[in-house]
Amino acid sequence: MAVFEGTYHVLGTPRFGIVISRFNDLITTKLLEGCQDCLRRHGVDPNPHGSQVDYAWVPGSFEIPLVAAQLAASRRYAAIICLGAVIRGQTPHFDYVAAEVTKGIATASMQTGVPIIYGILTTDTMQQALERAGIKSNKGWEYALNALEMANLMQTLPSSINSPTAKLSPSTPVLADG
Ligand code: INI
Repeated sequence: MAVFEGTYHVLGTPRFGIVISRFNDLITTKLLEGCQDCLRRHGVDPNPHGSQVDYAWVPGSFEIPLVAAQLAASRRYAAIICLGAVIRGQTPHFDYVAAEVTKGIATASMQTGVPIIYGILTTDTMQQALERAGIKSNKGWEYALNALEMANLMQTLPSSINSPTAKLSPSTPVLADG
């Protein structure tokens, strides 16, 4: 029998995609900084002009799943990280946006077989979001760690010829030097 468990050890030079919402960018840019710090400290070069991390900016969290799905379908990335902040405020908009981004990310990940990290803060207030984006902790750091773990884990799992990941092999260009 086997136990499959991802580590934070970066094998080769994997590529990552990060999709970031401009809506609530006071929060999302802080999440992005946390994410980049974690990647850098684990040996991944987050330089946008480098070869390991690509960035896609979208207007709001609602638009994240479409772009994440397209990046995942390209099969260039070991994992994709989505960063957004949906803050309740006074309108029912929160519930619609939160539900769609959540469903959309899950669907994109399941359909492509690529790990897509759900880095969407859903809070009642801006203060709560700020606390999770640097004041108390920075969840962006954790989201990057989740991406590293999932990228590593997916490389170790057995795959079926029918699975969405079947076309992925160590020689496909999820590695920046592949
Ligand atoms: N987008 C967010 O990322 N966070 C929010 O809190 C939010 N609210 O509450 O309105 C939000 N709305 C914009 C939405 O994501 C779309 O960009 C917009 O509706 C255009 O499709």
